[in-house]
Amino acid sequence: MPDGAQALIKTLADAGVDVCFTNPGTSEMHFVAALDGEPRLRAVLCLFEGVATGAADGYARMAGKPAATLLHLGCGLGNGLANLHNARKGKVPVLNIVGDHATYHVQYDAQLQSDIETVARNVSPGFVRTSKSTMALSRDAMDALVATRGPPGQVATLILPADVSWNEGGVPCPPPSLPTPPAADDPAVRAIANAILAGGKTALLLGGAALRERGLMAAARIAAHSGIALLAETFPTRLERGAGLPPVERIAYLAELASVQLAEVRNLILVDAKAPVSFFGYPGKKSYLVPDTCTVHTLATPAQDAAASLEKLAAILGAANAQPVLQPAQRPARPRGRLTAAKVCKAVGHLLPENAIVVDEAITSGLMLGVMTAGAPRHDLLTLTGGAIGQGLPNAVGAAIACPDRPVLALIGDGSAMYTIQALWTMARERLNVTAIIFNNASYSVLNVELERVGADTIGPKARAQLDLRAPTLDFTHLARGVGVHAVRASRAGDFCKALENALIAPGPHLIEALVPESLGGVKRRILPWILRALPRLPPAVAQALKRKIAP
Ligand SMILES: Cc1ncc(C[n+]2csc(CCOP(=O)(O)OP(=O)(O)O)c2C)c(N)n1
Ligand SMILES: [Mg+2]
Repeated sequence: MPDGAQALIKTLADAGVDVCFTNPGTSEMHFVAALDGEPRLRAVLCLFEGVATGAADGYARMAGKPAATLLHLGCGLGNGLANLHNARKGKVPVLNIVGDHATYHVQYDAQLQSDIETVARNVSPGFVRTSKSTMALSRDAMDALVATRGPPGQVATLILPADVSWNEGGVPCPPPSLPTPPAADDPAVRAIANAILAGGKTALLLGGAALRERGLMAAARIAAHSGIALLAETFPTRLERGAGLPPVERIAYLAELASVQLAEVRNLILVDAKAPVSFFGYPGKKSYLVPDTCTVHTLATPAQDAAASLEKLAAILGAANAQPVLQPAQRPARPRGRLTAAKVCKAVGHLLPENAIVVDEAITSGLMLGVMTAGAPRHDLLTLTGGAIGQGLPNAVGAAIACPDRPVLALIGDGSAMYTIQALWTMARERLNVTAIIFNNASYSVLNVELERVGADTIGPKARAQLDLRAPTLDFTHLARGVGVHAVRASRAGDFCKALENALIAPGPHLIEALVPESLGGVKRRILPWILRALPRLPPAVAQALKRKIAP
């Protein structure tokens, strides 16, 4: 008879879970031992829990199904929390298996004893369970797996006491059938169609699953037929874009710019998206960004089928055969001269291979990424769904494992890269086709902008020092080589392009360190708060032109 761990692993593999991102400890040793008995489950060691959880997030975004993580008690789970938070906000399915002390050992409050369920609840509010018996374990795992699929997708946490894992009497559990989310019902679709027909500037705000090809095409048909705008949420989980796909305008990160985008909208139709709010509250500024004169409608909630709902709306409007506006193929020229963040984005647009996966955690250095890659060959874009940095490199690990035949480019700020730099080691060990581009601007640059924006009266050297990454300067080529990843550094656009070409040809991971000035440094940084404050008082056309200039 199998022990609990063996039955659990068979159950997971039967249900199509084929990867587990691990960072184990003593309480997980039976699970680890059982891995060799299940060839269908790939186990990928990560040297920090934030890498394991971020990899599981990236994997699920691309594979469309959950991976498992294996984490060590409350402390291990806690280390992985930030990227589980990003997965939760992105409605991404992730199954955490968190080892715990043997049930009879808990009473002694040993060193690693802690309240795991409380830690888990923050990121997996919909499913936290401590398995109580070996016989029930596989059923518990199946319940957790069902929970991850939602819809909407979510993080589920199964806590696995060591004795539940090691005792004999495990009973594998058959996989459940997959849920099929319903489309919006007829009256709801009709009401929205009527709102569109009534006129007034209308926009579809697309999020979640609506940003995949099928949803985008339906939305673009509606847009072309009814003359409405297409907007996308600020940080998409997975956006399919590039030549041949409908372009969508993302809501800007800066609330003042988002307000410009929304200023004249009278009907905002949510499709698997939330009504836009400011990232943070700022003194004297609005949190809720929908104008008072705008009515918000919901076509599809995250629990509904976004694409099918859009297709229904297109049909009712008579737009099912409308010609959608599609992005033409076009690439920027090869950049030259001294390297800047914008030139890195330009080089990426110039060289992006077919069918790439682009992970964007470039923060201020990625301001031009969207325009520069708009007409590049079609690709998937993964972004910072929950705003918790340290997501990009781990996401790239997961995406590369989910899609071994596709090139992965991860564009990462230097500050962000340092949170989960251990991801590079896993890339090397698993020989993943990831090109990590690190923007070394020696700064938490965006926080310098924020420091000006929050309206702090005096900004002294101690404050500045908290946002400054110089002294010592970070050397990412050394960091990368130290964990087995080939790396080069570039401060000229020509060198950067050559390095990127080489990285895209040679298999395995590569890191390119781009030495760049801050995109929003010097004068730009000082005038930005003034422009942002002035925007609401400017004529709409001027405000829109400025918006496009700052964040195209
Ligand atoms: C987990 C987490 N910790 C801290 C922050 C606050 N934070 C936001 S951006 C940022 C710095 C980003 O620096 P970098 O990646 O170098 O990008 P840059 O601003 O230089 O473009 C920090 C610390 C965060 N968002 N998430
Ligand atoms: Mg930086």
